[in-house]
Amino acid sequence: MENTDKSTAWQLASLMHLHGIRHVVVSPGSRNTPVILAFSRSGLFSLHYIVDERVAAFAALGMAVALDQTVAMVCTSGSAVLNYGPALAEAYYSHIPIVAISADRPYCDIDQNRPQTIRQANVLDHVIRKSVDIRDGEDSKYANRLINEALAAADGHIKGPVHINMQFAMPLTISGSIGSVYSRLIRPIGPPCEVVDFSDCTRDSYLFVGGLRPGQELRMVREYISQIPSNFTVIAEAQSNLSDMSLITAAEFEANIDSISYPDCIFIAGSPLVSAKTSRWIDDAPCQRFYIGCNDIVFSYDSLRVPLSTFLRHIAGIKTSVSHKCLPDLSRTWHETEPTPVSRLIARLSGKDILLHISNGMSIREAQKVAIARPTEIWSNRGVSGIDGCTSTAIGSSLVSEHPVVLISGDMSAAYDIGALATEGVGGNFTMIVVSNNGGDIFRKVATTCDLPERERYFTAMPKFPLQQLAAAYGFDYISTDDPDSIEIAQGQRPLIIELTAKK
Ligand SMILES: Cc1ncc(C[n+]2csc(CCOP(=O)(O)OP(=O)(O)O)c2C)c(N)n1
Repeated sequence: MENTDKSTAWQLASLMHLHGIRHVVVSPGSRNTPVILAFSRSGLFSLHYIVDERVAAFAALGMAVALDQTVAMVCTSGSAVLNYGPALAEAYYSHIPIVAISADRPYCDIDQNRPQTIRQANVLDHVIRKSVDIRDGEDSKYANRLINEALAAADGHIKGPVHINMQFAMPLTISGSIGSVYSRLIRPIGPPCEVVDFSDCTRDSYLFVGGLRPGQELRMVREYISQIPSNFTVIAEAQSNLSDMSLITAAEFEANIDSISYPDCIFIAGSPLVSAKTSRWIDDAPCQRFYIGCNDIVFSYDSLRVPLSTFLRHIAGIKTSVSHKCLPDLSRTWHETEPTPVSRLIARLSGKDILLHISNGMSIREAQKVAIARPTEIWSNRGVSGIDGCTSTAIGSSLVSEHPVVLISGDMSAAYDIGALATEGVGGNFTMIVVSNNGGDIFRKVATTCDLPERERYFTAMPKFPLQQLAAAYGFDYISTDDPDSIEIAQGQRPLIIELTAKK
């Protein structure tokens, strides 16, 4: 078949496939035509078409989470690539492998009053692990090396997003077929992280776990965490996918924190904890603290730069006679946490074979009250993107997941990311539950804003959000209820929006 004669585009397609990439989110443009043609005519990938690059990037992130695989996305030249920024920042801090491909003009056109040109190369450098810039007609061995470097960095021992900027000169359309291109897989091999001496792990210890994504590493973590010695007490937040293995829920820990004594040692893993109070408690701890996980950032705690599963596997084998001494304090001063409609809803969904996405705001805080049972898996963008992209991420997961995907979202978060509903191909495996509580309820709860006279006008206030009409316009079924105990997820062909209102 005829194809682009841009050899670098074809090399990119071939190498992405060799690196195990199977899904690409495509946003339209003319400068990226060679790449789109190489991807679609190679027959090597499932392509997902999303016009808005901000939505496209979060959807790619959601796919990578659901598949436990690197996902790529491609956009045209100009500011399009900047719209990848929020999702790349999230992926950087949550260690999700995604490949951002931006098409560019040749450099002689940059800053020359040409349309849709910006200085694209390295433009995302603060939120990616590796950036490469490839010229049109680049020497094939050099292009091969650069593309390999970027793809290997996405899926290396520290996973994360990378940026491949591809310059293309005119003509951009099909101009003949291409013969074989030079594409050879290069992967760094060797020990993934530092070798660490774990022999010091016999002291009375707490292990706090923030967000961990579903997948192979999580399966190993779950296996080994059930075997760790009794000197370890696990406090796992809901988005860790370990809350069913936690001694108490993260919310119970927080509610009782003033009466909990410090252990000899604290370990922390996963993305940042939701509980600000628990984080402060850890910050103030007089004992030694370690962050566990592959990272190249120096935290204010000591770091054990190994995957959490490696650490747990090692300590699982350590024999100790120390057993935990702090928790007996709790039985004397125990504070229960009150269920709310959202935590009841999450408890109701817990144990179902679903991938549960939870938006920021109060929803992820309410989730901390529930020990979420398997096989439910959970994801929340807890890196840096806040209320941005929660719906796009969940919809991205639903496009590739074999399981039903359920999103619980605040109404302001849902309104913010409304463009996600325009995504093609969202099916009956997607249910979005919007907690309709008249805007950013979190600002009615947190000390910084709860007593401000400006609160309702400048903090909580909802943007326009005619949810029922939007659902109809975008082809979603719609149900409104004030009873979380009556909620059932989508059963039919069409995606479903459930508006959960406050009891009258
Ligand atoms: C991109 C971004 N902008 C602003 C914020 C600040 N912020 C935190 S929570 C929140 C409101 C969330 O409201 P909603 O989604 O309705 O959830 P609720 O608080 O009602 O549970 C905002 C604006 C953020 N987290 N992310």
